[in-house]
Amino acid sequence: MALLFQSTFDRPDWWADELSARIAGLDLRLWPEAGPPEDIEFALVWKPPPGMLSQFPNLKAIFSIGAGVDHIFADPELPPDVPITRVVDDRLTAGIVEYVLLMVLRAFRRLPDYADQQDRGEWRQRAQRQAFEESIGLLGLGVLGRAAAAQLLGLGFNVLGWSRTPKPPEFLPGVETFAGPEGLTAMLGRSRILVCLLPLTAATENILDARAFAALPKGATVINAARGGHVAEADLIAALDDGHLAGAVLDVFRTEPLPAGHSFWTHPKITVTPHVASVTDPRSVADQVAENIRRVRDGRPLLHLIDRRQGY
Ligand code: NDP
Ligand code: OXD
Repeated sequence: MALLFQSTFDRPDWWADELSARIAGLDLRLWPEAGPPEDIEFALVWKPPPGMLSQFPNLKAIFSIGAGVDHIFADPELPPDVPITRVVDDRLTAGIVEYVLLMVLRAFRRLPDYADQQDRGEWRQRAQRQAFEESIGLLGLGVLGRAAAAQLLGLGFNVLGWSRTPKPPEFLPGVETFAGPEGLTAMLGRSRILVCLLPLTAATENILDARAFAALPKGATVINAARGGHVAEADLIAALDDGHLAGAVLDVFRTEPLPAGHSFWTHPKITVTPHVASVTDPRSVADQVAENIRRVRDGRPLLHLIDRRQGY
């Protein structure tokens, strides 16, 4: 069996070391040096070029190097019946939680305002709410949304969360949950800080649009650590420029790297980070790749299999 590694971002040598330590006799091929296409049984990928995966007639599983799989579904020639798995990993989750806490606290404690004051040499103590007076809305209550919710609750915030399917009260004690389009509007109306941790699918693309921004309270901050395709870019700029939104923190973009000259780079109310909210660490994630290879061989169910119908 051969495992093909392809990534526009991750270091193949790190992955080769970690995988070789776990899979005896590993035959690892590094894209584009795949060798004979019929050799490839497994593909470990990040943003595969369109048409790449359909070249391998014996492909048995596609492993996403990240938690998201939208980069795989972007391939119009994606083989229809090959199972796709994603990363679920404590270290990846910890990274997202750190990022969410950092950016929520930054907005809550008004650091952008104090940075502006410092630029002007202005000493002014602004009104500060208490955490229990601040409502944080989470779009997505999956692995990452739930972990962020738990830590935000621990800081005393009022935490709201939205998902596709309704959740029972015991799902996330202390979090008020919402579902469906009506639930979305209701939650947005109360979210002074909104954090997007949704997968990018046909149903969630452009979900952060003019309507969503208008539904947020005046002065709200939007934090997007999910995918650039969630944001209707012109609508975001308009909502910032007309003063309805106080700020936006963006880690992900429709085109990455964010192109030089893009207005997000220089907008005074936008904070840009280069898709670093969390990064897959092969030292922990190689275990689940190796285990899934064993599971395919043994005919057992795969870990972290995604639902192709839902797209996540
Ligand atoms: P999960 O699959 O565990 O959770 C997804 C959540 O989104 C679920 O609660 C799901 O609802 C909800 N959801 C999906 N579709 C809809 C919809 N149409 N309407 C409302 N809710 C919806 O994903 P993770 O938490 O593991 O990851 C989320 C995303 O975070 C990834 O897909 C990836 O794009 C992004 N990410 C970004 C990183 C970065 O560095 N910036 C790092 C890692 C991930 P339900 O519970 O009903 O299924
Ligand atoms: C992921 C990501 O999906 O890094 O894991 O964005």
